[in-house]
Amino acid sequence: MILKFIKSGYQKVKRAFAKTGAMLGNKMRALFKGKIDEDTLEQLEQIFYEADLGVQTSVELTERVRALYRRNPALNADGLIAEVRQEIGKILSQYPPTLKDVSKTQLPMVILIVGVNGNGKTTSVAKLAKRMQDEGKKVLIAAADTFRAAAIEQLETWAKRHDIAMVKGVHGSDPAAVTFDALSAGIARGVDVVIIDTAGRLHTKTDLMKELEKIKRSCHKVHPDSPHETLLVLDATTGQNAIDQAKTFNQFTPITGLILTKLDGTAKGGIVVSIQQQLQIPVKFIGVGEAIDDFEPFDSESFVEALFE
Ligand SMILES: Nc1nc2c(ncn2[C@@H]2O[C@H](COP(=O)(O)OP(=O)(O)O)[C@@H](O)[C@H]2O)c(=O)[nH]1
Ligand SMILES: [Mg+2]
Repeated sequence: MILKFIKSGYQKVKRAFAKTGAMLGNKMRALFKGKIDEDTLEQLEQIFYEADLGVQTSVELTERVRALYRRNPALNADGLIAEVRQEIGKILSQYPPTLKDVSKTQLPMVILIVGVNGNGKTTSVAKLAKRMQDEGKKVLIAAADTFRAAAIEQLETWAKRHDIAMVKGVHGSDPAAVTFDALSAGIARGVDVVIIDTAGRLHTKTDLMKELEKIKRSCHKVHPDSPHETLLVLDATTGQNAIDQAKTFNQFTPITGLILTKLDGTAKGGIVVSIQQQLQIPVKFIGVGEAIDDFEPFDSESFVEALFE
């Protein structure tokens, strides 16, 4: 297990958490060094809160530690930390992080990628496509962010570099039409997976959210069960704002999973916990850098290990 951890991208997560010395384990150990009392417990709640665990989780976790300490005042820092670690692990392992198994349904599997501008959608499409291609799957990506010419070029650069098949529309064309073409091509070419990049939309703009509905209708038309997954890309460095984004997107279009990017750039890893707990949507992948391989399936065990190093 340790070997798996060292090999995986979680090393990068760990480094990010270490950068600002904000790992929960270290902070808790420092706090519990002296006498443990009401004051310490209040500070503990603050530590949880600062790690972006959110109000509800911070309060609940502190309450657990308080109760445990009352029952067992002889408990040392390690005992209390172990309790918190176990609780966080429990929250994180509640939702299965794997993609839907479509082996029994008609291929291709269709994955729609949505989210706010700059969160890392286009990069994640390329990373996911490369990953699935490396697993031996036949992958097609669709450049359905026709809003900015640069977005099509950006995806095309990745596609050429890694030999990934791509369908694109012209700048300004209807993203639902590009989606239709991509799925039709995917079926004709017998691909296993179609991954669709979309334009960044503000979750507060109703018309843009309606456009997403139209893209989904295009999917249904060509392939009635699709999209099989709608993955919302969230930027981990935006903290609790990411939760608001997820709530609104989920209202308009049910989200089946999250891709949490830029975990290499934040010390507030607790956002993963509060997102899953508040939204009950699994984090399926994490982004840990700008390179094509800086992308990992979410693994709660490795994540908790990084958080409590
Ligand atoms: N450090 C880091 N940067 C990332 C990650 N994912 C994306 N980015 C960067 O975030 C910026 C926006 O990404 P892009 O894919 O264009 O976002 P989009 O507007 O949602 O399509 C780019 O500079 C990416 O290189 C990540 O996991 N870590
Ligand atoms: Mg983009």
